[in-house]
Amino acid sequence: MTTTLDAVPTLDVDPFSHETLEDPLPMQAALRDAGPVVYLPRYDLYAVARYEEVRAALVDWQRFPSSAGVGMSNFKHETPWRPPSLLLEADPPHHDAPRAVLSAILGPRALRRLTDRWFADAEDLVAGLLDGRGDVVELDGMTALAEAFPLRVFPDAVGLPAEGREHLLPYGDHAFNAFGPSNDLVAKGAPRVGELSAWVASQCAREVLSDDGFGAAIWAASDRGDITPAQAPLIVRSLLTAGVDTTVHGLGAVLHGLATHPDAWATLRARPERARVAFDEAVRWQSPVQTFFRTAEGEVPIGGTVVPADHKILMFLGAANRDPRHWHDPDRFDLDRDPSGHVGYGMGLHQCVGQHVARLEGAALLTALARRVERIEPAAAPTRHHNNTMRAFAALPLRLTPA
Ligand code: HEM
Ligand code: OVM
Repeated sequence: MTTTLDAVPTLDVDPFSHETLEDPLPMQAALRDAGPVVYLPRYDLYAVARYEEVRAALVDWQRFPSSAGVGMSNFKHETPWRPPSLLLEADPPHHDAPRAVLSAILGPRALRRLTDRWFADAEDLVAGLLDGRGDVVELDGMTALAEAFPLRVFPDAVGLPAEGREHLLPYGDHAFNAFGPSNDLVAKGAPRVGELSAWVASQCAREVLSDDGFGAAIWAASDRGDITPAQAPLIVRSLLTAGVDTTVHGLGAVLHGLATHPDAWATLRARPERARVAFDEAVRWQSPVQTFFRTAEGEVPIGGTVVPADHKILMFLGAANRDPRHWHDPDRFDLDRDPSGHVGYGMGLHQCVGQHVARLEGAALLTALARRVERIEPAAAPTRHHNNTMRAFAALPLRLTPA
């Protein structure tokens, strides 16, 4: 049998321009409609934006490995901006031990001891915003809720000291920008990279971390020989890099979805146990992590074409999560759909190891809001924060009516 290769459609788009980052949806539709695989001449790379091909690329770690980096930069030819992640930027067999260690520490069983505290913390945060403030409360949902809640619970859970926590969001913002091309967003972060990286590295030391958090659990795994002592600090670094901005913008996404879809808010108020599904649907709908890259190991056939050896392929998770070939009415934030199978956390070997942490944060905050708030409405149009990888908000003006 011979295989006929289709000509690869070419699209002159820039996924990392400010115009696209402000509203990526038209470009994503154009990419999906152009074909299963599209060549982007601006960056000399291949792109997939349909659900089927994005999923296929994500699960094929043998032919689309991660150790040459999951950003635009090819680590075989360029020096990474920091030592590569032992999880995200590693392939089997090196990936296996760090992954097994983090899976156990961040898994549903391990998180049970945090559940009551995080639900109580969410109640306390929401009460503090509402109590004694009158019949309606206007606030910025990003600073008051989406940032405030993760910053209240996650650094404590890792075991970080109080000092310096303001470095977490800027560091994560830069790390997610660094997956893209070295454009103005990367340049904007460059002056602080040294200072932020030094702070993050200092926080990964055993002596700095409390003895009851995720960080201490990683060090304990090195005592048992599950990982080496040299690996421990870099695995702690993964939590500090990937664990904050992601949930901030995931929470921003779900608040935006609920404020703009009164039927969804009514459903959540009546059925607060739907909080987890609501958060997952928001991760599908907004896809806080929009893109990741892989690198072709040899010539790799996909979608009727061949990605040349050592070339980068850009996977549009956000576009796959709104592909009408897979989802009914994909642009609608809908609590009655089953969002499972979305690729907002990735898929396969590298699928987000922190997703149970993210869901627990979402469940805690939404449950508290559903109990204490009767109406949640936009007070003004949200504004976007531009990042090469994240779909993010700068501000989310909300009007809350206490229950
Ligand atoms: C991996 C998204 C929250 C830690 C990933 C990947 C995605 C993702 C798409 C797959 C990367 C790939 O395939 O190359 C998200 C989203 C989150 C979130 C949307 C929130 C809504 C978190 C949190 C943590 C975390 C809270 C830490 C507690 C990680 C780590 C990896 C990862 C360490 C690498 C896993 C591996 O390579 O095996 N995340 N994430 N993430 N995430 Fe998350
Ligand atoms: C890491 C990591 C994992 C997922 C996302 C990410 C900055 C980083 O292991 O450092 O984004």
